[in-house]
Amino acid sequence: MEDRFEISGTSLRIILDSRGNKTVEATLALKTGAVGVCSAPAGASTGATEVIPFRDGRAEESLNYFERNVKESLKGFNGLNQVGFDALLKNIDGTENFSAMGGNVSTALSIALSKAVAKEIGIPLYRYVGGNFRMKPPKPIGNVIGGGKHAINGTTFQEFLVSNDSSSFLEAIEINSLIHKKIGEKAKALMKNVSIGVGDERAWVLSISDEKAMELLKDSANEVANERKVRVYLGFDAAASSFYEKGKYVYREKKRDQGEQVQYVIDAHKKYGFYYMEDPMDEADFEGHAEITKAVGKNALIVGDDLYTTNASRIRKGIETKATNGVLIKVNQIGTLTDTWDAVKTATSASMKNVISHRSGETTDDFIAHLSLAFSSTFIKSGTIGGERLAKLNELARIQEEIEY
Ligand code: 2PG
Ligand code: MG
Repeated sequence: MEDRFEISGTSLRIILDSRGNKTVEATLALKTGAVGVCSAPAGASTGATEVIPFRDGRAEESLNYFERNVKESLKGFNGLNQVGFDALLKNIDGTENFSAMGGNVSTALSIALSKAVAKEIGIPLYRYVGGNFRMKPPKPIGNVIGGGKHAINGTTFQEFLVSNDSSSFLEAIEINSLIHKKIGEKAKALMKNVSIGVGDERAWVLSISDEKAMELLKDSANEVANERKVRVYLGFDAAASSFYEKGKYVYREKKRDQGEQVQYVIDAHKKYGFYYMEDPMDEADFEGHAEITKAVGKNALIVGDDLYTTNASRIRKGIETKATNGVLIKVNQIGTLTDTWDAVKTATSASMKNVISHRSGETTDDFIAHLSLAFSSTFIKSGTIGGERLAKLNELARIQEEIEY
C-alpha cells in the first residue's frame, strides 16, 4: 500500500437532520491529512428490509458503540481498499442488518472514506467512484405535492413528482421549482380560507383527494411546460406499504384490494400520463408490481424502493419475477458503498434503470449528486426546494459545467 492512503483516524459526532432529529456525521483522515466528511440521512417511510439506522434506535448508542468497537480497528487500514473497508465494517458489526453499529454509522464512514481518498488523489468523488469515461447528468425528479408519512392530513400517495427534459441541469431544476410555485398559487385559489403548508420534503400538503391532486399536478405542469417550451414528466411515489393494512389499500374515501390497486395505478397512468411510478404496491408484492410493469412498462418507469431497499438479492428476485423496470438507490438502506454498487450493477445488468434518492430527513451532504453520475442514474430524486435538497441539485448544476458529455 502507498503510505499516503493509510487511515490515520476517524471520528463520529451527532448532528441534526432537516427534521431536527439526531443523525451522525463521520470524519475520516488519511495519513497525509486528506479528510472526508459524510453525514447520513434518515427515512420516515422505511422499507421493512432496510438496515437498522442506529443501535437500539438511538444515535447516542451508535456513538458509544463506535468509540468502543470501531474506531481503533479502522486505524492503519488501506484507504484504497473500499471493498475491504466495507467488509471490515460488516465484520465488526457481525449482524445481518447493521443493528449493532447502525447503518447510518456505516454509511457515513463508508462514504467518508471514498471522499477522503478522492481528495488525496485530487479528483472529484464522481470520478473516483465512476471512472474517467463520458458521463451524463441524471434528470432531477422532485416532489411538489406530498402526503403519506411525510405530512399530516395530506394525500394518501406520499409524493407527486415532476421532471422535465431540459438538457441544462440548472434549467431543469428551475422548471421543477416553477411547477412547485404554480401549484402553490393554484392551491391558494382553490382552497380559500384554508391554510396550506409543506411536508418533510417541502412539497405542498393539501387535504384534497389523490385524484384532485393529480388534476392540479397535471394542469400546473402543463402550464409551465407551455411557458418554458419543455416536455414535463409526471410521477408519483405511492409508498403503498404505508397505507396497506390487512390485505387492503386504505384510501381516505375507499379501500382497494390487490386487483383494484393494480387497476387504479394503470388507470392513473393512462388518464394523467404518469411516466414515473414508485412503490405502487406493497413491499412484499412482487407479483402485483409485475402486473403493472407488464401492462404499462413500455411507456413508464415502475420503480421499486421499499420493494428492494437497495439490496442486490431482492433486486435479483425483482429481475426473475419481472416486477419492475427501475430501482431506487439509497445508500443507507443497505449501509455501505460497496453493497450499493452491487445493487446498481445487478440492476444495470438486467437493463433496469436506477434512480438515486435523498431521504425525507436530510443533511446538506451532497454525496448523492456525485453517486448519480458514477451510477449513470436516470433520475436523481431530491425534492424541488429547500436548502438540504438543493445542496445536491446545485452541485449537479456545478458539475455539469465541468464535464463533457
Ligand atoms: C422515499 C423517501 C424519499 P423516506 O420513500 O422514496 O422521498 O422517503 O426517506 O421517508 O423513506
Ligand atoms: Mg419511496
